[in-house]
Amino acid sequence: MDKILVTTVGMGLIGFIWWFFFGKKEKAIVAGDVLEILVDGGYKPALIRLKKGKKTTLKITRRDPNSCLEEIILPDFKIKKFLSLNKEVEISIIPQKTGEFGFHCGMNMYHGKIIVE
Ligand SMILES: [Cu+2]
Repeated sequence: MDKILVTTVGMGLIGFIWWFFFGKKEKAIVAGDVLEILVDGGYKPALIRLKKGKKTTLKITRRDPNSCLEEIILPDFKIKKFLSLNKEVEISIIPQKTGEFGFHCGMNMYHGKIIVE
């Protein structure tokens, strides 16, 4: 009986540790041809995976009236766009390099990341 208890507790502990280190990681969204991004208190999703050389159109809609978020900047892609409130803005990108590329609002306060594979 004791053995079963120890095993159960041990398994639970292993599960918890696994969850703690791996389970909480933010899941990246794998973009297809079109990816919708909601801007509301940040970028949703904030982590995007793209394929190198493949064109993806980001459809960005800002629902947050905070003027801080009215601009989106993708420095590595040399893109700077004004996001009108509740209006979809399209940005098409064809990543030429693999790696991680950040994007942020006009004041560099809200961040997101594009991972190109
Ligand atoms: Cu800002």
